[in-house]
Formats: sequence, C-alpha cells, structure tokens
Amino acid sequence: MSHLIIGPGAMGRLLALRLAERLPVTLFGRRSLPHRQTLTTPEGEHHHRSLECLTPDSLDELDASRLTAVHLVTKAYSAEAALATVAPRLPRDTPLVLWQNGFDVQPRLTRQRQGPTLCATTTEGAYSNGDDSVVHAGHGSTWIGHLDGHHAELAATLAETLTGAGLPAQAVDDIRVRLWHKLAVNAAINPLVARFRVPNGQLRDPALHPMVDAVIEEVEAIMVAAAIPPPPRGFAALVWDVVAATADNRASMLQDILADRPTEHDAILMPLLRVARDNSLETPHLAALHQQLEARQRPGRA
Ligand code: KPL
Repeated sequence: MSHLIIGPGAMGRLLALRLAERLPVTLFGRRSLPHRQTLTTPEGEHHHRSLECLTPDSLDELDASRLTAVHLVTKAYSAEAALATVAPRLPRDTPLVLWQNGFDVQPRLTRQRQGPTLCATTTEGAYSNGDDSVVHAGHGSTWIGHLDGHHAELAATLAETLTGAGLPAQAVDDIRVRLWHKLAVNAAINPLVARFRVPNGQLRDPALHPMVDAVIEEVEAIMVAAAIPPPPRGFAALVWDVVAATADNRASMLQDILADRPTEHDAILMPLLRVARDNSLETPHLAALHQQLEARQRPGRA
C-alpha cells in the first residue's frame, strides 16, 4: 500500500521523504523534479532517497488502486485545482488528508468529497534547498482528524504511520479548533511580517508590537463569535510564544512575497473577516491587512 503526496513544496517533500523510509510513496507536482532527493535532518544528517515523481504528463503511471492515502500539501489557493487533476484517477473512497493553512478549502472539500477527508496541522519546520533537497529545520508535532470528528480509526492509523516515519502525530477529535488556533497565529504574524519584510521575532520591536496586539484583539472577538474556545493560556500567549519560538524564521507569507508568488491571505484572513461581518464586529486592522495583500495581487499593482 502506498501514499500519494500532491504538492512537492518543502512540506510535501519532507512528508514524502520521511514516509518513503517505510512505505512506497509517489510525489505529484505540476513540473518535473529530480527523482533523487536529499533530506537534511534537524541533526544535520543527509538522507538520500529516490522517489517516484509524477507530473500531469506522466500521471498514467499512477497505480491508484494501491493508495492508502492521498496527502494534499499545496498552498491553500492551489489545492482544489491540484486535486482536480488527480481526482478522476482515484477510487472514490480514497482517504484524503488536507495540510493547508487557513480554513478555506477544508470545509469545502470535506463537504464535497465522497471519500473520507481529514485535516492535518503541523508545527514541523521545513524549507526547500533547491529542487533536489529539502531541509527538515526543526522537529514539531502534527495533529490529524476529521472536521466533525468522524473516521477516528483512520485518523489513528495515519497518525501512527506518520509517527513511525519520524513525524510525531496525534489523532484528535477537535481538529476544527486546532485549525482556528493556527489561523489566529497566522493572521497575527504573517501579514505583518510580510508587510514590513522582517523575521517573526522582529514583531517584538516597540514599533510593531502594538500592531500585533491590535490584530490579536480583533481575532479574540471573532473567536468568541465563532464559538472557538481559546487555547489554555489565551490567544495573546499563543501568538507571542510562536513569535519567540520562530524568531529567526521568515514566515511563509514573507517568503511568498519575496519570491513574487501569490500569498495565502484569503485562506487565512477571509474566514475571520466573514465571521466579523456576520456578527457586525469592527475589524479595521484585519481588513486593512487583507486589502493591502489583495491589492498586491491585482493586475497593474504598484
Ligand atoms: O506558520 C507559520 C508560517 O510561516 O506560515 C508561522 C507559525 C508564522 C511560522 O513562521
């Protein structure tokens, strides 16, 4: 039995290379990648492995009848298009795991798909070091589950598989809450570091700290309206803990801006702005951040 990873970015390749130490794995992406890939571990070891890498042109080679699970590890904005390329070849009951940031594709695909659809969220750190090399920058944890708590056995099996492959994972029945907590962290950190082009830790500077606090305040009110329970020490502690733990990191949205790629601002900010609108909450800071990121992506932008 094998796993298909759709999306050969840093996280997709980390997943593929870790799983490939124990199971057959196929990687699918829009463009071809070298089959021979190197994974550098957080301990500085280099693991070399050959992966089956398919593109839309070679998709006929996929043996979908043997798939245990498909992992969709693309950016949120390209998830549905990437899945649509492969979906016609998959048995309808193939389990799918969604690894996207935000809370956009998850409810839609969970509703639309016939097969079991789980969501995962992770704190594993990885970055790409060229087309044939990925660096596992730091160990983290992964949580996996169905938005309505279904398919507990499947979530447990997949968590066990990931853990066995060196990515400690836990099956949970509250993945919806965990995704919203991650969304709160991403909303407070990503747009601001992208706007000011600074590493996460610089948000602690006196000039930027109040801006983060203002966003957190809006997010807190939205979470109350959305009936999302706060994390044990509250949203502010959660955000500032992540800022401290990832102080030297360039957040994913800043990396997207620097590489002139689209950003995930819709997937991260729109779920919050929708709850705010539906509950008549004033969220000037979140709205302004969304507007700035949206303007950057419109044709003819400055
Ligand atoms: O998830 C992240 C991201 O970069 O998208 C954070 C937590 C902000 C770490 O950089």
